[in-house]
Amino acid sequence: MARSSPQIEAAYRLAHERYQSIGVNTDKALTALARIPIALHCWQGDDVGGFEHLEESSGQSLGGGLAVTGHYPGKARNPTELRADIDKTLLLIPGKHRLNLHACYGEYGGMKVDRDEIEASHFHNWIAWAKEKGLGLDFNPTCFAHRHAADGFTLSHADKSIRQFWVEHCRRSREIGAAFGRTLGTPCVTNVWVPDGFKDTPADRTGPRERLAGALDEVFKTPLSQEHNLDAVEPKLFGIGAESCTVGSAEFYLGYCITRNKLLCLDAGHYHPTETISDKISSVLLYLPEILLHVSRGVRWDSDHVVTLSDDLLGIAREIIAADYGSRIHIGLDYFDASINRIAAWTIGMRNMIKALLIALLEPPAIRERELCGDSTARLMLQEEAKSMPFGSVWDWYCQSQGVPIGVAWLDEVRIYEEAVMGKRF
Ligand code: RNT
Ligand code: ZN
Repeated sequence: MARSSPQIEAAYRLAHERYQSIGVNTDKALTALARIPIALHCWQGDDVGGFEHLEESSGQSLGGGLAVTGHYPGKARNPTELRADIDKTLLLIPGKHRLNLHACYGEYGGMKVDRDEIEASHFHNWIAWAKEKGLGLDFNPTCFAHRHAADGFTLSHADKSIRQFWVEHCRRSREIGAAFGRTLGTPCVTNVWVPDGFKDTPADRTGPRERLAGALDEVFKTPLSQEHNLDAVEPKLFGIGAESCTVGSAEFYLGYCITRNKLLCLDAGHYHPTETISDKISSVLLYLPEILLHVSRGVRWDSDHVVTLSDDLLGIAREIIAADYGSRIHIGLDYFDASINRIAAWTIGMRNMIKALLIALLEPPAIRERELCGDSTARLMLQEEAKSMPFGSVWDWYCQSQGVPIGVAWLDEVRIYEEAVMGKRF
């Protein structure tokens, strides 16, 4: 628990006045901020490993065009360790958030349970833990790191029996999502991403896309209450080994979502490097009631670097605030970095996402007003001057009032935990 400091409060009072003078109420901004949940991605905690192979010496390699680099020591080796690491992380982040699970993080008690056999009971411990903490859960089928995904195709596979295997996996994943939603009283966003694609020029691009659309229709055949489960699908430009044609492209899924009323997942790393998802949000929200964001940071490619407080992130946050952030946009993080302490990786990304939302909430209304008047000169001046407003004092105050460490202090807590807990994992 952070100690309260009179300096932090005094700085906040001054910042409050400064913001008031430009028409911004910092107290209101913080109330709004506290209502925006962000889904922490469980897979940063163990390099997208999961727990299917706990009893075996080695699992399937990650595959699916995903790559985690680095060998930082102390990775969680089992669900208990992963939950402990998430507990620690959540103590360093202001606000109430969610946890995003992948299907491969089920607990099977030493039994071999294949992906087409998973059930909510395998997530019993996660549900109990989430309930105790008051956390919502989101979910993802795991359509990679499996013998039936080894040739790079899953739901669009030419072999009907393999396609069916993945349909069953995804179908069960939605049921698990609905069980999460029912038990926890907050809808679970279940997001389907498949790696399917061609390393080299395909002779037929239509067939795989028809098969993917057909398979998804089967996955979503049974209607589930939107109070319990929300279906999302995630496009991608390319992955390693799927450079020439990725079946689930942006156009494929935009059309799919509009015609089937599904949530579109915009991942910040899944487009051409000069494109930003911040420019896509307002367009897709014209045609879709709700969307999911995978906030990530691509460096040259979909490299899944830890989210930093970049212009891209600020652009995303601004669009979230401009839209009806309360209900239409679900925010999740998606990256995996094994080169630094994994709890620090989570904490840096989460704190940055929240900071970016705060900066967007503190933006002076005059920026929009000047634009409406056609005064681009004043708009640019205001946008630039807003950057040196004392948002840091508002952020520190928010951390203090939420009982989490202020400024750099959180790393000391990670170091203590690293020494006492993570350092003992070999
Ligand atoms: C892959 C997608 C997908 C995954 C996670 C682990 O490029 O972004 O969302 O990162 O499912
Ligand atoms: Zn993603």
